[in-house]
This record gives sequence, C-alpha cells and structure tokens, in this order.
Amino acid sequence: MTHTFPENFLWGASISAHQTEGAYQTDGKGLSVQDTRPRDNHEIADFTVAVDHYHHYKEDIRLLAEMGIKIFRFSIAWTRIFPAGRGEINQKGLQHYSDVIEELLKYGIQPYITLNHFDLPQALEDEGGWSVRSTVDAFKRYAETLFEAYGDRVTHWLTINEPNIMLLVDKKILGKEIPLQEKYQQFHHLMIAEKYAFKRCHELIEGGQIGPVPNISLVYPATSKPMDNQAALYFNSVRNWAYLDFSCFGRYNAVFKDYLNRNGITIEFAAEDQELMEHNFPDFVAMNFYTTVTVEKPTEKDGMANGISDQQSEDIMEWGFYKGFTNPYLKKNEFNWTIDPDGLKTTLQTLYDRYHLPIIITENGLGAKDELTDDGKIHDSYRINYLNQHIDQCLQAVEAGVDLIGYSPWSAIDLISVHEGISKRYGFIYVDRTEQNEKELTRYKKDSFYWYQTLIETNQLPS
Ligand code: BGP
Repeated sequence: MTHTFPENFLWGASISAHQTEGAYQTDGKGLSVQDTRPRDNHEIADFTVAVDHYHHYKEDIRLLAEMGIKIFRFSIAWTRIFPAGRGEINQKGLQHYSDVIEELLKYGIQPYITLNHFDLPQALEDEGGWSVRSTVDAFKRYAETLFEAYGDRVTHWLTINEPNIMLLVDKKILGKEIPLQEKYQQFHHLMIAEKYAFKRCHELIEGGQIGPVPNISLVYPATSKPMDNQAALYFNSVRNWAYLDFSCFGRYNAVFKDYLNRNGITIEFAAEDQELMEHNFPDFVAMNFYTTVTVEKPTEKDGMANGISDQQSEDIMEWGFYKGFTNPYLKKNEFNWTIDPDGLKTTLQTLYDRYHLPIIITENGLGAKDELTDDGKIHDSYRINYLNQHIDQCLQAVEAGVDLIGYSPWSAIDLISVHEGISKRYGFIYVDRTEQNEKELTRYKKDSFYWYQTLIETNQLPS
C-alpha cells in the first residue's frame, strides 16, 4: 500500500497574532487582555515584542513559501482593527493584514484566518468581556468588517480559537478565574458570536467557508469501572461535544445540560438566539490536537477542590464528575503533556462520525527546548518524530474514511507559548531570542523545516 496523501491535501502551518507579532502598540493598536494579563512568572517573555512577526512578516512568509506550505493559518488582532473593540476602524491595522494577505497570495499560499485567538480587546473586557451581550454585538461588527475588507481574497475563515480551553483553563490563559455561572454564560455568548460569524461570512463572501476551531481530544476512562466511564462521558461532553454540538447541531447536548443543571447554572438567551443557533452551520470543522485526556470518578478521599491547571495535563478535578488520571500507557513530553498519536486517529474518527463534515487540523505539534548550535543548526529530531507519528495517524484516518482535508501544525515559526514563554518552542523556523534578551531575532531553519519541506513535496511520509 502506498502511503500518499490525497492530491490537494492542504499542508499548512499555524500561528496566532499575539504570540508572534509583538509591536503591541504600533500603528494605533489598542491593548488586548493578553497584553495586560498578569503573569505569575515575570522571568518569561511577554507578548510586547514576541518574535516581531509584525515587522518580519515578509521574511517569514518567504521562508514558509520555501518550505512549501499551501495554507497559512494566522489570526487577526482585533485591537489592530478596532483599538477599543468597537467604534472607528483603525485604517493602518486594516491595511497591515491586507498587506499580509497580498504577500501570501503572491506565493500561492491560501490564508486561513482565525477571527480571534485569546486576545479580546481590553476595553471590552473592562465592560464585562464575554459575560455581557454587548461583546457579541462588537464581535459581529468586527467579523463583518473583516469579511467586507478581505472577502474578495480570503474565502476560508475560522471563528474563535479554542473557546473550550479558554474557559476551562481561564486562570492560565486569561489570568483570572471565572465563576461557573458566569463561565457558561460566556460559553453561550461565545457560541452565539460564532453563529453570527457563520451567518455573516455566508452572506457577505461569495463561496465563503467558515468553521469552528476548538481543541478536541478524546477523553478515556481510567479503568473499565462503569463510573469511570461515566466520568469520561461527562468530561467528553464538557470539554469537547458541548462546543461542537452547538456549532454543528445548533443545540445544547443532554449530558452538558445535566452538567449545567447539577451545578445550578442557568443560561440567559436573547430573543434571536434560538433561531440563530438552529439555522447557521459551519462548512468544516477545524480542530487543534495535542494529546488525549484520561479521567476517573472522584471519590471522597480526593477532596472537593475543583479546578484545571493546565489544558493538557491530568491536573483536572470537578467534584461529582471527573478527576484527571495519569495514563500509564502514554509517554509525556518535557512539559508534562502526554503524547498519543493513536488517540489522534480515534479522535478524528469519532469526530467525523458525529458531524460528517470535512475536518482540518489547525494545531498539532511538540513544544520543546531547542538548541541553536554554533553553526546555526537546530537538530530537532524529537519534533520530527512527534510529527511523523501524528501525520501517520492522519493518513490512517484518511484511509479509514475520514474526510480529513488538511494538516496545519503548530507552529510555523517559534512564538511565545501561552504558558512557558519562548523556552517552549514549536516552530519549523527558529527565532534567536531568549526570555529576557530579544537579540536580533534572527531566523534559522530547523531540521524539521527540511523534513516538512520534503513531506509536502512528495505528499507522503519519508519511509
Ligand atoms: C493551544 C493554543 C495555542 C498554543 C498551543 C500550545 O491551546 O491555541 O495558542 O499556545 O495551545 O500551548 P502552549 O503555548 O501552552 O504550549
């Protein structure tokens, strides 16, 4: 059997605005919640300079074109377009992304644009952020502005990056804990905002295609004990299906509704919500995948302290529902995230069977401490190994009938990790800076760059 990917398979690479751009107050940009986020560890790089992709975008895109990617997934910083989240358009911000789009098209790279990746405008946060309905209206206006400005050149859009992870690990990503009742009102607003994006994209862009972009990974029961299986059912619903069922079926699923009821949570609906939910759907599902999660049913001895400290570790606890469990069959990376390539195939199959929509992977990758050698090389065989194993499972999923249309790993270029600064690198392209010293931000191609280049060229995994 040949191990070739389908012709037209969309090989890509991904980044987000705040983790790469820097220039956090340049050309009229306003502050986002990522710029103001309190850091528990001031020893790690913040987002003010990041890897200065804002000024290096031409060089970065040239390198990515050389690597051979067909699509580039990036996000737009809402605060470059509307510095205060709404109001007057900042023309310089709008022009910047127009230039980025032109640069990509020049090389025949198709943009896949995320509307919002964790960086809500601080001005909107000050008014209540996603807890208040007016943020949905501001988002709608922002999305329409992008569709109108770029829709003649950009047909493929992603809505809001990982709302599931953003809400579950609020402390780490947003810098504050959100009480449960408020968290799930935010869930509703985020999902309604997404529905508006589906609707307006389809109305404003001819041939426009749009999809949700949650982080999806299957949740395993720790044992074959029936109550562990029930714990997995609940966490699967709260972590994964609640989001995608809303996007793709237009409803709250029953397990999730029970979870809300048992927590005494009531969601407030606006008059138009039901109609909006039930009539606007995505064209594809984009998903981010790093690992799978394993849970068991908590018992009295676990205590009742709820919380999730890291999106991908086993430090998960919700009294009455589930508790993280160390899966003894899986290895971990140096940042304590388990590695489960087989789980990617199962996740893809489960997701495809549930929604029957084309799937594109918009994040997958290995965060590691890379070393730049004296002769300007980065020998990241561990990353090649990780990618190789996961891409192999993608191919197996395709061969098993999953309509997987593309793979766009994290990340195109080194960037500032959400949790660990620049020390945790994901890129195919190394950026020479340390946590505290920005140096010259020189770009170097890693070994994985050449490996991925060959893979794209041949459309198959090197044997
Ligand atoms: C995803 C986010 C990305 C990225 C990635 C890796 O959840 O969408 O923005 O950061 O996780 O996470 P980290 O940077 O913590 O290693």
